Amino acid sequence: MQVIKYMFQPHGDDRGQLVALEEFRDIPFQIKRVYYMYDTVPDVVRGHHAHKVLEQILICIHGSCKIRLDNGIEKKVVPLEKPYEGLYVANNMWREMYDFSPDAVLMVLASELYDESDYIRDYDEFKKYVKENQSDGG
Ligand code: T46
Repeated sequence: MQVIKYMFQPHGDDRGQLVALEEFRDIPFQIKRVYYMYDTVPDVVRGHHAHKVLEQILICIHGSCKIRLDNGIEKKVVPLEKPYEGLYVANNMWREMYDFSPDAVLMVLASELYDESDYIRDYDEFKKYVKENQSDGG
């Protein structure tokens, strides 16, 4: 499984750092939604789902966390520790977010509006969905 991590350009000067993100330039899709999670309770694991269509970029803009990606065949753990790095999470990818530092703020740039019907929340259903899509060449 290929992990796609973007390293954004920080515009640093003697006042500090600034990162700017533009759709189709820094982010490979139109940004239709932004959300973020904070005050995450210790030892909690979020996610446990995949999306049929949604693509996202996850940026831990403060603190740190880990992302477990699972394409139905292979699993990878990606630490997010810098506010200038973004993890691309494609559709058809099971994700879990965990090991949040107490100060973690995980921001997500999303290619679609919120749509509960895009979620696959059952792991067996996810495996089946991936298999079906692979046989279509997807
Ligand atoms: C994902 C990972 C990385 C909304 O009302 N609008 C929204 O845009 C979102 C994302 C959530 N919600 C509501 C739905 C739930 O009542 O917020 C509550 C928590 O959402 P959820 O349990 O889906 O959160 P996570 O952290 O498990 O997953 C989220 C995203 O939902 C998901 O798309 O990929 O972050």
